[in-house]
Amino acid sequence: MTVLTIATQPIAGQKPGTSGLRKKTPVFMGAHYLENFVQSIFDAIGGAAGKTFVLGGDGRYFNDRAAQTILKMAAANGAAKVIVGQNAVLSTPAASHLIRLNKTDGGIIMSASHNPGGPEEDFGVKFNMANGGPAPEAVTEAMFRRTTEITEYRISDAADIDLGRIGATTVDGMAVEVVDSVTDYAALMETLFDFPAIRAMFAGGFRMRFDAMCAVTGPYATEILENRLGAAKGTVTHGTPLPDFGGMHPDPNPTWAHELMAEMMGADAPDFGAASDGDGDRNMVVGRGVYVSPSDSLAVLAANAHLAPGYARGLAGVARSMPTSAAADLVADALGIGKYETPTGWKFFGNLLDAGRATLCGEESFGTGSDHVREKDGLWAVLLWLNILAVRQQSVATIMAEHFARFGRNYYSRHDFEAIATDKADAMMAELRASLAGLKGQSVEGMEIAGADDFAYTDPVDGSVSQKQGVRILFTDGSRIVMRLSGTGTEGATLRVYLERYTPGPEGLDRDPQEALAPVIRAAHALAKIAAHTGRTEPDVVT
Ligand code: VG1
Ligand code: CO
Repeated sequence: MTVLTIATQPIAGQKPGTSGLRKKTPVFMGAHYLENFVQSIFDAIGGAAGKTFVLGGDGRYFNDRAAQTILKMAAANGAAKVIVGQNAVLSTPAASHLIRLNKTDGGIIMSASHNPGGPEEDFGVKFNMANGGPAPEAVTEAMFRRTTEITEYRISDAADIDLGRIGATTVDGMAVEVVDSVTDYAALMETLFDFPAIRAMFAGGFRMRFDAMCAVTGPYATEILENRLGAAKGTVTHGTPLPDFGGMHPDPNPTWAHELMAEMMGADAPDFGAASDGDGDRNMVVGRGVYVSPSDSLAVLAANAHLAPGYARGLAGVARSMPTSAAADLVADALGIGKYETPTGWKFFGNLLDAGRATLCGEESFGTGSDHVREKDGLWAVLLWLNILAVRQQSVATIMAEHFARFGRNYYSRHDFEAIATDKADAMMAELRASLAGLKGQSVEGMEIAGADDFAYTDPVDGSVSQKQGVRILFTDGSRIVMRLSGTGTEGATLRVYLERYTPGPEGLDRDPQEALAPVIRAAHALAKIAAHTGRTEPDVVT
């Protein structure tokens, strides 16, 4: 077996977005594409020599082939060892946990997360650091720079490794340890939550539906919910991971998880429903007849986390991405703990978690997590909800109603306009940005604009600055519009419009969010001239 040095050339567009590099699968399968990016990762982190990494992915199409290539490149770059999930499958939070548990130098995760998978759909690769969290911007920028100057990569010509068999092996002198994908993650969950209490709740007839959407969480959810917690067999649906997710769009929101929504809103609905995304870091939570928006879920979890053993000491602080509603801030204020507002993307939570400033983090995009790993964690959020339900012995609807009565309600919605021509979306955002300075004091839809800016973030731990993280328009009544373009899509541009309006109560706490937000929605369309720029009047996805 020998190490081959292959001559290559830079390939345009290998710039990591909100969460790693995502492209259409055929692009990733193109000559040198994956190899150039993986070599650039190794180069950007100071080489792989002597290092230990974790490797796994969400099992989508090309996951198996990409894993073999990455292992052979790690070996050729002198890595000491790679810990791989069986069949190269690991959920994103499980990969983060393995990086931390084994004190490795980082890990490579193969996933395009909530994007569809298959030969014509999406694939992705991202690098996580030794803390288990996504590489920060300085590192992803170094990777991108490297892709623009790369001239060669190194790869072993060894035969493929059998990743189906758990145990130790080697490739070209590098140790490879194939581990069960679920065991260590499930053990971590047992340390955080009151499994006996949740087990007793299921034994008492509590019914649940978990939709794994034919993605990576199937085996994790089946082991934890059905085998360890005693939920009825069949609680987990779409529980077998498939390379194309069975044609499903593994994005747990009311639009794409419509089967779960229909069941939870129907007659004889279970007590609790949840869904997760392609790589298992997202969660949607639904009670019988009641949908819980992710921003509200973060707030409820923050207010009740102390009911779970892993958080009984209380929380150091709560962090949310800027577009996420301020519902969690109200809880942080009531608890007298820190609150943080970061740009979109989990990589911005890493420093706050490492520094012990934040314990819980969340995004409006169905992401919730804590300092137990350095990624958002879908199943973790579901288990925390179950722990809270087991202790409070109330329905999800009652818990939500009590929460709103205590804190008021931040009506919230995100409207996505997908596959807009990139030049049109860019022109719209440019015009909107140019108008911001003059917006203060203007009145729109009967609401006065208190201020408008382009969100910039200074990391309180390392002082790094991230500019242009989304346009904010704030109104004097506390309502808010945020607009930004997606950094995870692979086709054209996706405009995300985030809408928020606060109602203190006690009246008006159970309105339909779209109706409560109607003036804010109209204001967003008027201020950004969405129809004039894009031709769109209605969003493609409403969450
Ligand atoms: C989206 C979400 C963001 C999330 C990111 C990765 O990014 O808005 O909150 O962190 O996806 O999630 P964007 O740039 O498209 O808005 V995942 O589950 O796809 O890793
Ligand atoms: Co994901």
